[in-house]
Order: sequence, then structure tokens, then C-alpha cells
Amino acid sequence: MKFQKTLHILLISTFLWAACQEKTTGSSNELDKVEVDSFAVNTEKHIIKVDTLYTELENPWGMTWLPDGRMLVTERKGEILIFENDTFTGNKLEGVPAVHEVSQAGLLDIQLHPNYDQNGWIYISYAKPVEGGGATAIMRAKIEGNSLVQQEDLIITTPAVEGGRHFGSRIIFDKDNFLYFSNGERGANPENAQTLKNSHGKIHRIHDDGRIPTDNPFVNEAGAIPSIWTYGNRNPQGLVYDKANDLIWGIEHGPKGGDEINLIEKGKNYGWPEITYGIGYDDSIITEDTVKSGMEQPIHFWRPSIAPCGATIVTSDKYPNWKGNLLVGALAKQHIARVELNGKVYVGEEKLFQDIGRVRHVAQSPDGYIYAVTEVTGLLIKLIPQG
Ligand SMILES: [Ca+2]
Repeated sequence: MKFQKTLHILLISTFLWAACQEKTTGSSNELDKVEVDSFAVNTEKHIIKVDTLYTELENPWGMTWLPDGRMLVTERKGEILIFENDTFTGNKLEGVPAVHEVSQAGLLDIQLHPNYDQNGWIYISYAKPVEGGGATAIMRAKIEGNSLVQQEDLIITTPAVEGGRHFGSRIIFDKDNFLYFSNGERGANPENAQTLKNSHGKIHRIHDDGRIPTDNPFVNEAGAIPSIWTYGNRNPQGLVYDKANDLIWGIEHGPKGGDEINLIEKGKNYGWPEITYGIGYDDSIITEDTVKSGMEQPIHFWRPSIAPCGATIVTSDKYPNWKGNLLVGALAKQHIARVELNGKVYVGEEKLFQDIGRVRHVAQSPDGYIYAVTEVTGLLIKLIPQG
């Protein structure tokens, strides 16, 4: 299959380049400029040309686009790469805050304020190094030239932990400019997700300046973290705002056989670890229960697990047959899942671009193209519909 062959060539190029990088101290070499073929895939509803724009990403996490046309891609180690015209400029943003880079923790998502044109605020989620380890934090800042300036931490989740498991995190804004962000339950302590007294295993909601909205569900509950919007979430690494229907979709990296898509609604409990369709990755039984009163059911769970991460909803006219679909990056299964929804109901899905790499995020650009970033293969790809 041409796709497989091309990917193979691409991987060899990447490995060669990486090998050279280790042996030389020079900044570039000829392999750096290897031309990578694009290739077409005949999917169920569109023929898609996959353009490989970059092959050297290291643990990418988030991406966004500035109104001036520049595209920003975060790497977990704490870098923000600047692309222009679908090409890496060679520049990275300066002044990025230090991150607690351990396992799944580090620099995570990046999003523009919906009114960025007027206010210039850009938001990042990151694992902030603090006393006791790292804490998922939301910062806003502005960009001057290639620098991140006027940095303000809006919220720092508690408590800090030494490790790096299950930090989330994604940022979205809704139609009223409320900011929602996801935060994982830290892995070793799944019960975090069921108490309102800490920040972990939750979706949070704040104002765009970090204030707590007075209509958040638990603001009047003694001892509760007031930014909590939902709880009982394991490691929601994907969060999508469906503007047309004013819905929020949470993509939750679950236990083995228990990855979920959840409709995220105010004050609800999504069950982890009291109920789940999965088992431990060591095949241990977490709970026999899949249903409990007062706990939400996912609209879909994946068995076997695909290890879902970042996702987007297709609103672009460039992919008319995909409109309204969720595109979900799969880490373990190394594809993009195109999920068809009928309102709030899961209809079915198609696996796209099998073996492209561990897909960390999928996003739609302001001009309507779908991009994705991958781990291990280190790719930034652009999906160009051919028909
Ligand atoms: Ca659940």
C-alpha cells in the first residue's frame, strides 16, 4: 500500500536525521531537507491527500493559529514552534514558562481567546513546577514578535504531585467565552475524581481572566473547589466545543477497554472510578459496576482501547461529508477516528490513516483545513480533500 510505503520512507528519513543529530553538533544537515511525498487515501467519504509538513516534532501536544497566519505547535518539553505557510520557520516562541516535564506532564494545550483580534490573549495549559512537584495550570499571555509576554497564571490546580501521570489537558472556550479545561486524576489516586475537594479528575470552568463564575455548580458547597464543572473524569485529554449545537464533548483516556466519549454537562458525575467499562492495564478488576444512579453513561466507549487524545469537530465546508463529525486522535491504535454523531448519539466511526503514528491532537485551522500531530513519527500533517 502506497501509504505504508511512504510512511516507511518517511520514518527512515526521520531516524536517519535523528541519528545524524546525535552524532553532529551542527544545526542542520542535508537530511533535514528531505522532500517527503504526499499521498492520497481513499476514505469512505472523501479522498484525502495527506501532506506531511514536518517530521521532527518531539511529543507535540497542542496547536493553534494566529490571525497573521502563523501556526503554533506546542511540544511537551516546553517549546512552542512557529510555522508559517505550512513550513517550520526555524523559530520558537521565547519566554515560554518552565514546565514540570515528567511522563505525560509538561507543556500541553494552546488556544487563542475567541476575541484575540481585540484583546491579544493566548492561553496555555501546562504542568507548572511548584513545591511538591507539578500542577496543571492555565496561563494567559500575549505575543510580541516571537516572545510570550504579560504572563499571568489564572488558576493552579491542587494538590501538586511529584509524578507525571494524567495531567489532562485541553482548553476550550464556549459561545459566552467561558474557558473550560480538563485535568486528569493523576493515575495513582483515581478516587481523586470522586471528591470535590481537589482539582483532579475534573473539567473546570473559569472566566477568561481566571475569575470563578458565580453560576458554577459547586461554588456554594463548603470545601469544594469552585472551578469544578464536572467530576468523575479519569484523564480527559480531549475536549471539544460544538458551537453549532452548544455542546461540549469530553474525550476520556480510560482504563483498558474503557476509553469514553462523554457529553459534558454542568455539575455531572462521569463515574470514574466507581463505574467503568474497562479494567486495569494489568487486567485487574477496578469495579464490577458499569452503571450507578447519579452517574453519567458515556455516549460511546472503545473496546479495545484506542487511547484517545486531542480531538476536533469538523465545521469546515472543505469536507462536506465529514461535517459535524468528531475527529479523535488515537495514540495506541495510531489512527484518527472519524466519529459520526446524530445529535447527542454516537452512530459509528471510521479509522483513518492507520499507522500514521501516535496521534496526539487533531485541529481545524481558521481557513478550514484539518491538521494533526503525532508522536514517535513526529509528524505535522494537513488533510487536503480531493473529492
Ligand atoms: Ca465514565
